[in-house]
Amino acid sequence: MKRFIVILICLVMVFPSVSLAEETRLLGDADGNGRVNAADAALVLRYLVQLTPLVGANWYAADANGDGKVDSADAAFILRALVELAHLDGEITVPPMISNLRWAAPLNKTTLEVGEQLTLTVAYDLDGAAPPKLEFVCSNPAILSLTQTGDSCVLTALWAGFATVKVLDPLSRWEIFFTLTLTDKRAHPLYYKIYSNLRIVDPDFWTNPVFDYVMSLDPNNGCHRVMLTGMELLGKTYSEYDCSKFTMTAFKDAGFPNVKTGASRDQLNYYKNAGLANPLSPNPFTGQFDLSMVPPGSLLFWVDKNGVSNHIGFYLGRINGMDFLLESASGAGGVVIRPNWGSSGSYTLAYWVAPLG
Ligand SMILES: [Ca+2]
Ligand SMILES: [Ca+2]
Repeated sequence: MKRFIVILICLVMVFPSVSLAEETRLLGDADGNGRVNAADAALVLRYLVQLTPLVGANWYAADANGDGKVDSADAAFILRALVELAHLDGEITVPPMISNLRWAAPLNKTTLEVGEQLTLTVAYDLDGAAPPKLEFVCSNPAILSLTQTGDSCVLTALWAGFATVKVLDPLSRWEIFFTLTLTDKRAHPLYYKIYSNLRIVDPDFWTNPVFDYVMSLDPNNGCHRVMLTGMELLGKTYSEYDCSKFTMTAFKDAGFPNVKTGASRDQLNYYKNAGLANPLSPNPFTGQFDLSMVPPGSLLFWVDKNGVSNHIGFYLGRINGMDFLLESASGAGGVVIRPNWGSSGSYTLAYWVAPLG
């Protein structure tokens, strides 16, 4: 990589006006396939509800109206342009950017004492781009102090609690975060358990109400802790954690080993027999499920046409008027946070069980 940087610098010196790896994009072509169509508007909408990240050139092309942010106005602008009610103004030139930002070393450390330090380092692919000016931020300086040195940061454990460290390249918009739940294991000296979760997210997640909501969860509250431990599995694939294994692991990791285990159909039968399963039905006028009466952290059960449960997940809570789920779903590729999708195909949302933590 170093040799490549040297070559790049030489080329820039010889041809100062030429920039390598610049990319030209049609404005509005958010998926970069060379055409602007309804799929690009759909991608913008999926990005806005955090179903799909938009990074690098995709984000810049998605800002169809060129106001420096990507929002529903851009989706509307793309759709209007398709029916010639608006004019999409040609091409944009996107500068070369880093790609594939990632933590460089496996994080296999599992305990950290007060005062002890942990170093996180990141790696990335340059692809002709200039080295990025990375920004490291810790969500809770009372729990962890953070010192940045180039492409790594040194964390110092200060106290028990929940904290997240993120690193962001503002230009490419690649970002990853790392969550830690630091638990007081002994009276003296203090020991901490580190849970790690690496996931590529979009920078807007951090100014998003979903992130604020997640950060407001209290690890000392059993029900909240179940959701926090569940979130440590975000990004795991469905083959690693299917829906029932995901919920059972969240309970076990949060310190509730006696929660009913087994496939979702066995779990639902158990809760029905125990009188703990509450039926859910959609609003007859809108077809939407109103979960506002369901406590956050509740288990939700979906059933097939025979009433046999075929899916289970957590109700994360209502955020800015929208209900969110924390679940592992094959259609989503694994463990995700996403808006409540209600019922779909052979999956009918049918029961909730109050938080068990
Ligand atoms: Ca496209
Ligand atoms: Ca815009």
